[in-house]
Amino acid sequence: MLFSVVFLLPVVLCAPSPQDRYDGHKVLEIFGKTEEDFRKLLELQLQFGLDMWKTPKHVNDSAHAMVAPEHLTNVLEQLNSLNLGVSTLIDDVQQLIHSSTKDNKKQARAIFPGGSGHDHGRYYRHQAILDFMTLVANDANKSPNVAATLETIGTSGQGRSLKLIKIFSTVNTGTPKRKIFIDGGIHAREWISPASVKYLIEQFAYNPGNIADIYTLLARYEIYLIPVMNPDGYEFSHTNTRMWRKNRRTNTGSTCIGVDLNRNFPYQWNPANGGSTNPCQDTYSGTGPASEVETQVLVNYLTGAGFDAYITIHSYGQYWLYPWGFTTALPADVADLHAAGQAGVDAIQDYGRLRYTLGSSTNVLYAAAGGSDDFAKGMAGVKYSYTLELRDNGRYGFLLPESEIIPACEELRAGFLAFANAMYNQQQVIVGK
Ligand code: 0X9
Ligand code: ZN
Repeated sequence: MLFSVVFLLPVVLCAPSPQDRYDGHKVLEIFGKTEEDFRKLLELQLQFGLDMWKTPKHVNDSAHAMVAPEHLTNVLEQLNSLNLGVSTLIDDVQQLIHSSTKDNKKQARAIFPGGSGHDHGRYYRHQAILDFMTLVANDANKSPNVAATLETIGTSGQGRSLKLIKIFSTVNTGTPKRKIFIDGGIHAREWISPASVKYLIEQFAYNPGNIADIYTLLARYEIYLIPVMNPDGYEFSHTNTRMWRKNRRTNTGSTCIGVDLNRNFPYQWNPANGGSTNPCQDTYSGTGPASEVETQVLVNYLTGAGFDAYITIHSYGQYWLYPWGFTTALPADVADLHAAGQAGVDAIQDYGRLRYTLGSSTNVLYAAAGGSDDFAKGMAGVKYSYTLELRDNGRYGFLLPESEIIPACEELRAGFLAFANAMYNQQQVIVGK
């Protein structure tokens, strides 16, 4: 008996855990009219374990909530008795998970002539993203006078490397280059985020479309990019639970796993402000400020590094957000942040007609303390700090189909380049004063 236990246990432990399935799970859009409506909605969330894909910001705003099939009748009954308007955004999450990565089998691949040869029209696992970065760094066929170097700036809780690529011009202009930092993948399930940072790496390193603004960008700035800041969560969302958000840390005293890295940053850290002290919640803030190794790595890297801009890519909702996320108050230099962000959202609209909402996180989205953007501005001294929430508005939410990767990335490129231009012009005025 002991023999079989000793020999079978490793087999059991090594067996891959089954993928969570979402058959019959629906995403509902719920419309409330009063504060009271939203308080009741919060109760329903706790009662039925609803996964809030979108939290309502103000009365007359809507919530997006994923409901498991076993709770559907009860939830609908309760919503009905509360007189809340409901419509179905996603009829079957599992079907969409299947089709969102299978819908472009016949589609032309997104490989750019004169580029790396990598197909950007798909979502990739973490190792494939790292391999792409290595390829770019080693490729001699990049744009003239453009170089790229790799740096492992730390290691995730489960030992995955947090790899950064720096893309820069080798031309010595006599003036020191300014610096922009871009990260993705802080939240595991927001797959468009790592995909879009990967796309930007391709664009900056090869400039396959010969875009003049990219040459201008690299003449002014060094760009530092990390596509996946939360690789453990990202991998888990591929292998087990598609809707995973947090990292994968084991929480002492709880069977629930993970901390929301975007509630864990040390500036104004406060679980009571849009986070949670409950390890079972998706917005668990951790045991204290920067309790997570992934947070610490970013904190250490940004602190004292002299970045001009910090941009963190998330999804979804189409927002261009600036601090603060912990208070309705605005930074003293909000006019500068707003104007540079305005250039970004205007360029996105010009490019593909899509509207992004621009404003401070607390004022246009919701209050949530401990975000990386607030840390970058409040503690690391980065003036232009933003969170970008990419496509879409809820039609697919986190399950943005692969066929929308390139359109989402192209408008991001347009927005980012216009933003960087506007920021540079502001900086010239400041210097010239
Ligand atoms: O809630 C978040 O962490 C972000 N939205 S998401 O849907 N991607 O989870 C928004 C963060 C905005 N910034 C701060 N609250 N500091
Ligand atoms: Zn996010």
